[in-house]
Amino acid sequence: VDNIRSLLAEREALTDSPLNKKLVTLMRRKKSNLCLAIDYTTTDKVLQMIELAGPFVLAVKLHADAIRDFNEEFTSKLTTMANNMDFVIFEDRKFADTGNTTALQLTGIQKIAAWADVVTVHAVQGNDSIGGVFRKFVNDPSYRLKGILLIAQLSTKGSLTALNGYTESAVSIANDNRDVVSGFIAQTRVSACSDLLNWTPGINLDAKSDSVGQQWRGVDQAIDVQQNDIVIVGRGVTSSSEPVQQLKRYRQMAWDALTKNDTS
Ligand code: 5IU
Repeated sequence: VDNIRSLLAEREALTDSPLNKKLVTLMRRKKSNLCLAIDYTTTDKVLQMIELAGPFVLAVKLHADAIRDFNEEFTSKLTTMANNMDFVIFEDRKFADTGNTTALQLTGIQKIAAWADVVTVHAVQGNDSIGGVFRKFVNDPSYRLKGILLIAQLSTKGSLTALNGYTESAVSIANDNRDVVSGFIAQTRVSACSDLLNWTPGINLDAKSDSVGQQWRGVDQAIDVQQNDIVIVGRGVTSSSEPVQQLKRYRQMAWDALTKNDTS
């Protein structure tokens, strides 16, 4: 497979996104392109897992609305841990509404813009409801938010993102908003631009699917064949009885796959 990605060392210079500069720097320092998806439902369990995972991961992905006792003490601990352990806080909120509503949700009960470095955004609402709104937050230093990931493809069976033209339209929104869009959530790399990072969920080395639509494949397939940059792993780690062992395993595999032809 031809490697269409630039060397990591070159990517820091390529990008217009401050978030991507940080991500590439962190990736190289920690030798990790692993994002851990922690879908636990209590703040205690989430924080305990972060304590274990911090040294091995580039990013921690959360669903704040799935955490039953979510509160500000939690986000304060979370940001302190992210600063101390050098990882990026990723809230997988999947914004998909009018620009005005998105702005309200970013500053609403969970104050997402105040503690998340990056959030996911659907492409379905179109360019004007994405670029303008997020640019305001990303350019305002009183918020932590630094960039967004556009959902170009879902990992789920039968996802409508596979309909003709959808993924290409998401890429075109990214191209029009390079200062805000840090990359994509995708299955197979969707853009030849190396500075737009491709994050991919749907990774598990020991199972192929759950009973509710998720489709999993291995790390080599995702990084080497499908040319993604960052793997998002959830239950492969979080449902394991030996999470640290699994963190080491996924991290090593993903890093080896990404740097196979890159000694920069
Ligand atoms: N996630 C997906 N697929 C997607 C998108 C998000 O799995 O297309 I967009 C999320 C859901 C979960 C994590 O939080 O990524 C994957 O976790 P598992 O490895 O446990 O399936």
